[in-house]
Amino acid sequence: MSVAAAALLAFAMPVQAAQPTAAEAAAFVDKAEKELEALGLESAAASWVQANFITVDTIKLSALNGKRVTTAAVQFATDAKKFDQVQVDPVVRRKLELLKRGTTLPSPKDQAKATELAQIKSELPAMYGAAKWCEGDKCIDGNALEDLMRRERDPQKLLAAWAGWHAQAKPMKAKYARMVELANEGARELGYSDVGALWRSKYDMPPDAFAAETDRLWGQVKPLYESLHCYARGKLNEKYGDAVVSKTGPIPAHVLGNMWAQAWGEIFDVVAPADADPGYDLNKLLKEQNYDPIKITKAGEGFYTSIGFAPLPKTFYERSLFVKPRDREVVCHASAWDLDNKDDLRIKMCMSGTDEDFQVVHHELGHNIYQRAYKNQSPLFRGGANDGFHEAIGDTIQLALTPSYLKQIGLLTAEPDPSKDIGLLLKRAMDKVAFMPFGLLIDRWRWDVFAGKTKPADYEKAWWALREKYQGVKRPLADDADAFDPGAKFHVPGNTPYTRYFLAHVLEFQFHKAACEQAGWTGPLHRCTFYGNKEVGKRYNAMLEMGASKPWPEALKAFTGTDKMDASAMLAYFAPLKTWLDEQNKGRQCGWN
Ligand code: X8Z
Ligand code: ZN
Repeated sequence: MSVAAAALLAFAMPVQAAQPTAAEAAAFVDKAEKELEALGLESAAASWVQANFITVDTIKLSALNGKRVTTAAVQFATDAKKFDQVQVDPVVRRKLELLKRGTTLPSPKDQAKATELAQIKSELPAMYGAAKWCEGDKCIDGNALEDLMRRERDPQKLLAAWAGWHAQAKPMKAKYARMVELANEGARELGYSDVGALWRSKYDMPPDAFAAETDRLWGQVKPLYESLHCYARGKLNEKYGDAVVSKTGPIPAHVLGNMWAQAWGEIFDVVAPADADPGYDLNKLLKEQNYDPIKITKAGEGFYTSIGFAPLPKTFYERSLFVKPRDREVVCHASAWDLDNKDDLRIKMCMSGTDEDFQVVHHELGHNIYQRAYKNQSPLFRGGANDGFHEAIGDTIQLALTPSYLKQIGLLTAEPDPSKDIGLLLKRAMDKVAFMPFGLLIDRWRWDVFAGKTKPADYEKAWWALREKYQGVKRPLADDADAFDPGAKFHVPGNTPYTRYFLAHVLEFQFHKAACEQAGWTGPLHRCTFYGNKEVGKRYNAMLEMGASKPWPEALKAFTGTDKMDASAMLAYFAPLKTWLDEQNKGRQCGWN
């Protein structure tokens, strides 16, 4: 038809945009699921190889694969919008919504830019994985530096290790800034204001409401965090003196037993109450009883099987990575994998046999157990109810690793008596409560970066402003204009959204409390384990099997009876500790402003 004829026609009758039908929507979703599933399988294998063998070639191959997957996902997200006004059944509607919000760093339509983005996305985690701090020809990798931060108590050595590791991130800065530009272009083409808005859209509620929800949850926890901060700072001040840790200001980031000051359990020796020390150190017990990485993993598996989950497949032990190989570069940051949506589950960790390894194995296996539980869902529903759920499944089991449990598996000979409860709670709080502001601030920083509120020249300043504001932690060195300290944390170069861990720390206490209630537990929450309880396992599995098929409030309700995320379970768990901390803090000036 000629243009003139078309104009005539348009004049003659009202324009009717051809509305796609419900059947077309269902067919579209079906096709998308099939294609994404096939691409997902290929990409899981490519990513596994890249993370286990970092070379220029695996980076290139993984970039090529990443580009294909992202391009397809962006196309499906774009096409899904065509059905916004079509009446479809609720399952198809949910799948369309999942397709629209399904990417993390969407690529621009421009092919050259898509290639560039895929290459950066592949390079950054590889740079992180291969980073080393060298003095002369003596080099220390990230894993060894993390170990040093745990054990060392000499503030000068801690500072040197901290500085050495953080300097490694400098070369990432320009690449990161370019990545932000490119991914934002992709996000805008999809109709989001920026990548941060896309990330906030993944929670079955309006993005702004989600941001407000995280503020609300943080508001619940903040008084407890401030009490813990005040107490820990007081103890650190006693140990190191005013020149290293002041009595009133933020705590320097290098003395908290962790490279990122995100969990403080490793310096329990510095803060332990003299009369309530639980009297056991899992690091020592594991060593004494020859818990090597495999034995640690089997112990983790044992918890899950005790509550009724099937054992891990033989291939899990054949194909997983448990220790850092000596002959090649790998991404050591722990992760859990499902390679075939059937039974090819794996973890990838660089264990050395520490308490932290013991905790992290339970965390990673939680991902595997979830993956297997939802494998029969259709492809778009194979995922966590939200990403916080995925992180919370194994964390909930961590909370059940009580002295009574450790005694049952023979790690401990006697449980500490109730007079040691404050010590037990304090150790747990040093990990779980200390984490909360860190869990929140990483994405606060990224949301501002993606929104353009924080420009590359201010990356560093904005990062430390947030760390000081939320954590009360400061940079232990003078400011450095070239530094890119956010890049020294895996999830920034790894582009893993981080609010998930903040949510997980809220959810795990809700799950734990619900599990203890189901088990008929009436004692204090921190002494509750549901090891061996098949009824709890059955109900846990019922939630896990749902995958992402329903909005997360329904999954939460299925296990806990409530459809709201709520930190009051965490506050209830730590209530005796809060009272004790406030007593200890009398005479101290708390806060850091
Ligand atoms: O990255 C992780 C897991 C892998 S999903 C080991 N976590 C966060 C971190 O290490 O920063 C678990 C707790 C927080
Ligand atoms: Zn995880």
